Amino acid sequence: MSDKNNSLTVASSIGLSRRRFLQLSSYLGVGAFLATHSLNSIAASVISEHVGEITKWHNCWAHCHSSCLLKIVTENGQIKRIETDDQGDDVFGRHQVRACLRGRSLHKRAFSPDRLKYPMKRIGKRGEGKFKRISWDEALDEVYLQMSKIISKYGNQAIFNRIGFGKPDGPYHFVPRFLNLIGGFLSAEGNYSSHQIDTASKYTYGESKYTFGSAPSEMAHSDLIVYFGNNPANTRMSGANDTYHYQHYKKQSSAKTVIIDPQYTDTACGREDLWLAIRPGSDAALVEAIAWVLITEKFVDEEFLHKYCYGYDGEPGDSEKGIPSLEPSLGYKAYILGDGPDKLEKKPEYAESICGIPSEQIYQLARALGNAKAPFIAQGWGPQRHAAGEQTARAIFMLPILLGKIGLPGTNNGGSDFMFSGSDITPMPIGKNGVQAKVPCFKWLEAVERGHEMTALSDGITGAERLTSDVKCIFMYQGNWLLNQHSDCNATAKILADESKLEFIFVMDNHMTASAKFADILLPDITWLENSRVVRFATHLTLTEHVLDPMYECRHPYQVFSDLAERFGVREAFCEGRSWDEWQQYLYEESRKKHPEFPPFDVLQKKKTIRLPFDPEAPGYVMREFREDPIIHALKTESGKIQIYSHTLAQYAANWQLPDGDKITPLPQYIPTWESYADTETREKYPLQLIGFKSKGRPHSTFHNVPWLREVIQDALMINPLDARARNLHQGQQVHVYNDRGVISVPIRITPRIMPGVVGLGEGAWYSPDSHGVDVGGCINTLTRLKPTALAKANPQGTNLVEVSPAP
Ligand SMILES: Nc1nc2c(c(=O)[nH]1)N[C@H]1C(S)=C(S)[C@@H](COP(=O)(O)OP(=O)(O)OC[C@H]3O[C@@H](n4cnc5c(=O)[nH]c(N)nc54)[C@H](O)[C@@H]3O)O[C@H]1N2
Ligand SMILES: Nc1nc2c(c(=O)[nH]1)N[C@H]1C(S)=C(S)[C@@H](COP(=O)(O)OP(=O)(O)OC[C@H]3O[C@@H](n4cnc5c(=O)[nH]c(N)nc54)[C@H](O)[C@@H]3O)O[C@H]1N2
Ligand SMILES: [Mo]
Repeated sequence: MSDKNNSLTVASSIGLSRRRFLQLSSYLGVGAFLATHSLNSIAASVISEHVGEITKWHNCWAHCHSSCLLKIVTENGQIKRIETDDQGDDVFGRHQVRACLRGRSLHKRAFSPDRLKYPMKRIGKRGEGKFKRISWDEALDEVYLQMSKIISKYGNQAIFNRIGFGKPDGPYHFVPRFLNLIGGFLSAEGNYSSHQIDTASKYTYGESKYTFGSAPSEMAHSDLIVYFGNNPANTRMSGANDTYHYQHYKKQSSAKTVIIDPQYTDTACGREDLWLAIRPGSDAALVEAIAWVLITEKFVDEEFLHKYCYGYDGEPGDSEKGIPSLEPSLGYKAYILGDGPDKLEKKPEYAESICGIPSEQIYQLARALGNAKAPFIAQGWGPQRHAAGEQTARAIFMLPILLGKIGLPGTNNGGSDFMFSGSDITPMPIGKNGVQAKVPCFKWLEAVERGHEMTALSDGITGAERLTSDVKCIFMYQGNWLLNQHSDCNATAKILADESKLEFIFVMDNHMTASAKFADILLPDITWLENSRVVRFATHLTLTEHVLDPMYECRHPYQVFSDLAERFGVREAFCEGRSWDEWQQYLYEESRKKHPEFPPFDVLQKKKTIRLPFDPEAPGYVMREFREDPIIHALKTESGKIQIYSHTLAQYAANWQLPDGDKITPLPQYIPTWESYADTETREKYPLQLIGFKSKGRPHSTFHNVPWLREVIQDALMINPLDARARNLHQGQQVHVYNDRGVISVPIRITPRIMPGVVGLGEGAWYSPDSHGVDVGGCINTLTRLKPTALAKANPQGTNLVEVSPAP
């Protein structure tokens, strides 16, 4: 395929017409772009040369985990355009790793006018965005001074750090490494991505690793694929990633596909057999109704449920092994059939009014599942990023469990079907954290306000009974979670602005983001094109070298942290005598010990990018060993079996100090929550459910400041024609979307691809309140809520009620 056609395929996969692509490609030419940017020498090591052009391999480090290959074409020291993988014959298994438009616009990110150019110190009120330029020495001295003060006054626990998802974090462990050398820091339990499902996996399958289920290759052996809120066409796009695998393997099988999602996603997009539009936050009710049909129509695998699971029915227990008994009336079967404490039969007619899916379709889906030989049931992480998200994830796990279709070819455990979820390069060792306590990821802001009150029982603190101090310092590297990606931006901004609470905020980023504006010391990092590292992703291994020399006064973060370590007297321990490049080589050699298929470093150095052996037929179904022998390969649950009823959760429900309305249940049951469809009181004022989703136009907030991407993937609120008509709205109209927490201004896209009663918006747009407090940037988190979920204490950012009206 010629590169132009190749690019067009990618362009069209992100919704770009041929005409628009060609227009944009012409912008890509030397003209306009080069006029604005001069100098920036191009580093050495060249892969090819054509009449004045120099081409070098690089890759995209966007947080979709694809690490697509890029060919950076330069001429006269200027980046002329970015192409992508065009090697080999592009046969599946040896396929090209072609980048989407995000990767191909890396230079637009590097040359953005928002670029941080030199170290800065805040001068105005915190959050006002007023800074003065200072030298690197002044900046690092100030960081040293402020952090030393905080450590001596409050202890290391007052420093909160987590690395954001600017780029995959493995090799960037120098941040916790540095902090650990100076005594440690308060770290986060879980993350914004999957904390609810990780918690659900732990209590169901014993370990959070079971969040990840079978590989997409198993779909080739499946006869029914059911996706709950899973949209790899957006979240795992690009040439090497799951969306490609999903489509490839689906083609090989005769499996029917059912997509359950409030929006008609690009993963469906005519390739599905059935789209079930579900009300956000109600998947657990749907599952219960399916379970009712499976049980009453005798589709459940009773033998599997008794041999491999605990809590379907009554359990005799085993006092020797310390496994308690269970009354049949407390089991899952009784709960579903209406013989449990709530005496409610979970019939499809009951679920229909909750989830909005007609009961006939629920019967049909249940029977299709019951008759499937190898159902492949998977969930993305949209369904769990809700007010009772742990319950939703646990509920979805119940389907393969009831059917006994786990640990067999073509099946999945109900987890995510991500094939590639990380790098295999050994990360830089981080040493030991002197602070044992951890705060649930989403509750760091609460720890700023009332850390000293937070305990294990009331707030999910782990590693210690309680926190000993409030958080006084935020140390944020490559993140925008301080504001933009957290919830309720208006309320969060107020807390951040209070200098009596937070005494010091450190931010190191590439751009002046919403979070960066709240920094006390703001440091300018180099971008990916100015950086180098070894990357392993999926089918390839790359030694990415820098293409641009560091721009402006930006410095390599390893140098910055080494210089900071020097001030604390720990440079030696931090560097161990290695430069950044030497660390890359060292870590690569460490990785080779585990991966003999990796070639020696000098080979990688010469070739730059190497395709790794990848067997497209290799079996990839999860929990195979447990299925083969559940005694030898017992799970790490209370009973060693799949835990349907959890005594631990029953204890938490009894002992934890839960806020009013929060509920933890030992069985995976549907729980109506605040700001869901069940919250009829709030719905009177704010009748629409608002969900966010991963936009093709950005990984989170990164790349938001790339105009090409904003043009191609417009940030518009998806609204159903019925809801638009009821409000007299017309296509493209600018609207206000609001609730008690805030107002955003965005255009609308009227489309039947979102169900009635629900509106959808890509997350990650930049929070920008105007003088009236209206967020004209259109950040969804202006509307999301700070209340965490009951069990994991995680981010419920999909649970929101709003109203929409024309912008005045
Ligand atoms: N409403 C809502 N909110 C959400 C979500 C949602 O679905 N809905 N999703 C959540 C999820 S899953 C996640 S993972 C979080 C993500 O939230 P974050 O982890 O904060 O990720 P980003 O918003 O991409 O911010 C990354 C920052 O790193 C910077 N950066 C990129 N590369 C570099 C670099 O090389 N050096 C430095 N110093 N900085 C760099 C970017 O400029 C950007 O400002 O958001 C969460 N927030
Ligand atoms: N393009 C792009 N790719 C990304 C990212 C990105 O920002 N941009 N971020 C990366 C990161 S950090 C992560 S964590 C992953 C996460 O990826 P996910 O969390 O899986 O992605 P989302 O788009 O938030 O949600 C997936 C789907 O869930 C649907 N959904 C929302 N609520 C519900 C519900 O209650 N029930 C059901 N059935 N469906 C629901 C949404 O409509 C959406 O189609 O993606 C990664 N990939
Ligand atoms: Mo994430």
